[in-house]
Amino acid sequence: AFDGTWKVDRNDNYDKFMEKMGINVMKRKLAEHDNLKVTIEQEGDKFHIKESSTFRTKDIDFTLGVQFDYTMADGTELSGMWELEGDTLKGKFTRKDNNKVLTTTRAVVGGELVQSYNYEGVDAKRIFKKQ
Ligand code: MYR
Repeated sequence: AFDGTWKVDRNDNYDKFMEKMGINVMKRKLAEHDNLKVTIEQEGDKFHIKESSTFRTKDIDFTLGVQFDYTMADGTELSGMWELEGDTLKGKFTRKDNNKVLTTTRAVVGGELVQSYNYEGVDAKRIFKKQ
């Protein structure tokens, strides 16, 4: 269901979310228009992700339920895992610098990939269209 190349179409409250994450206004302005593209390949419980944006390209491999490290575009390091609940991917990641938790979900809704984010009580969404 998640397989394919997904290009960000719109954001919801992403600026406020990034602000809560401690990202400065200059970087937030750039990140709002990062042209993020995520290619997802799932094989059983293994996922291969290719992330590409104006900031970088990056390959990520993870297995459901297995902890891995991820570095955000601004250098912030996270550690956590994805799990599948029904048709929804649920991620729980901890920032290595302050031990605070970022939760995120991915679900395909009406043909769009909806990724939600929560950090310290602030929710945001990024909505992707299939290419
Ligand atoms: C992936 O599945 O794409 C790799 C692992 C993603 C980890 C969680 C994503 C959090 C990214 C937060 C970016 C927000 C910028 C403030």
